[in-house]
Amino acid sequence: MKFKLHNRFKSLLGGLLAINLLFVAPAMASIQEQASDTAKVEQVAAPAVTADSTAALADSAATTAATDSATVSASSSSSSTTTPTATTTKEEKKIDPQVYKNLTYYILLFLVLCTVVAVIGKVQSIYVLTKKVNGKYNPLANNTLQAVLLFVFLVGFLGFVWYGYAVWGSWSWRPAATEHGKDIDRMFIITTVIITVVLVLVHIALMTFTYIYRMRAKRKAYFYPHNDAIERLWTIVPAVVLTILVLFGFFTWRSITNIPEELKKSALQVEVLGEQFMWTVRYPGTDGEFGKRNYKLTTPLNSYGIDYNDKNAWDDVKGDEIVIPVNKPVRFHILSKDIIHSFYIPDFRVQINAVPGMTNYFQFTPTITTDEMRDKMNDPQYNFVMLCAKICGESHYNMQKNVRVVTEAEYKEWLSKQAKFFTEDLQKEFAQTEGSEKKDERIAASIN
Ligand SMILES: [Cu+2]
Repeated sequence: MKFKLHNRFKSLLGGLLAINLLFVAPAMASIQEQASDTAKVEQVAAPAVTADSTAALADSAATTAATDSATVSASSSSSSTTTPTATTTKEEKKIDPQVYKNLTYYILLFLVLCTVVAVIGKVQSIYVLTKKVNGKYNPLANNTLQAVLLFVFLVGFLGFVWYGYAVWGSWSWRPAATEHGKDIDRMFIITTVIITVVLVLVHIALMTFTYIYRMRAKRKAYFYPHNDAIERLWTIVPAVVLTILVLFGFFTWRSITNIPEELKKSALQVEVLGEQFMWTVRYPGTDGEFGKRNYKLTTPLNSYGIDYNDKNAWDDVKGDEIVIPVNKPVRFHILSKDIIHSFYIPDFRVQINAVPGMTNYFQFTPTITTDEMRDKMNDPQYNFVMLCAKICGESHYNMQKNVRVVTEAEYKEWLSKQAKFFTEDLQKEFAQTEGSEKKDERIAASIN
């Protein structure tokens, strides 16, 4: 049987190659690490060392051997010429897990996996061909195997879903620390329950049907092209459920954001300005009003762009973190200096975009102080945190601020200790520009 032998030969060769690659891949990766280390050493070491290693490279025929000897010659000669470099090289070599971050390693690993899959495929096809040749081939046996495998998958999948909820569920769940947070949580729970029921039922139907109705000998498929009643059912029921969920979301969001004017004004006002890659927090000071802001006024000293011609700005306070009193409504004014960021406090169920050129608002009432939350979490280090939830650039992860919920008295004490935006340097700068402006006015008046 010429054909069979040919195939066996190929799969044997593939198998050998796969095993070979499995051993070679990590070795190659570590050799490359060493080679890059050697290159570093060569750059520092005397020119003679470089000549040595190039000679060694030229001499040996196999590439692996060449790299090895180069490493040896370079490290040995460098240890004799430049001792400090050699010691640092040795230290670097200790970080072995770096090998697994090597691109070559992953490429080779991928090739190995491809080869293994190809070999399994070949072996399978040889098996089928052998059965065909011997006249023992039953095409339907494979159907039963596939159906059983799908059923096994179903059991594993449902177990995994259960595990996800039972074990990981609590990792992602913390009690909401705001009044409106409870509404959002209720919505989230209802949606999750509906989704889970649908997920489980659909998967059970999918994978038991493939078993029950698998192709068997002397079985004929029932031709069932159309059923209006079923079509109506599976169109209308999801449409109604989704409409209810959307309306539920709409009304919840409206109840959170639709706040009467007087409550908007009576709330504590805090302004947050996002930029790449930091947040700046502004409290309005004793007058309760923010000074005007204009991006055109941004200078190195006045990076917030506050207009100090507006006297409301003079007492504006810069917060080193976000501190708010418990059980008091707070109205956040969310701004951006450059691109879109997102103001996000997960524990408060608060998230809204910071958009350049416009102000977004989020008003809420925190119900749990940081200390109470620490007790609840049984973690004395626990902190609420405000994050940027919009991937906005390479240092996006830097855009965090501590949020502390405290009693009213603690809040007032903290606020009194914070620095003002209108620093002495700024006051001088402001006095100068104001003086020159008045001078300009006087000159203009005299010309006229
Ligand atoms: Cu950001």
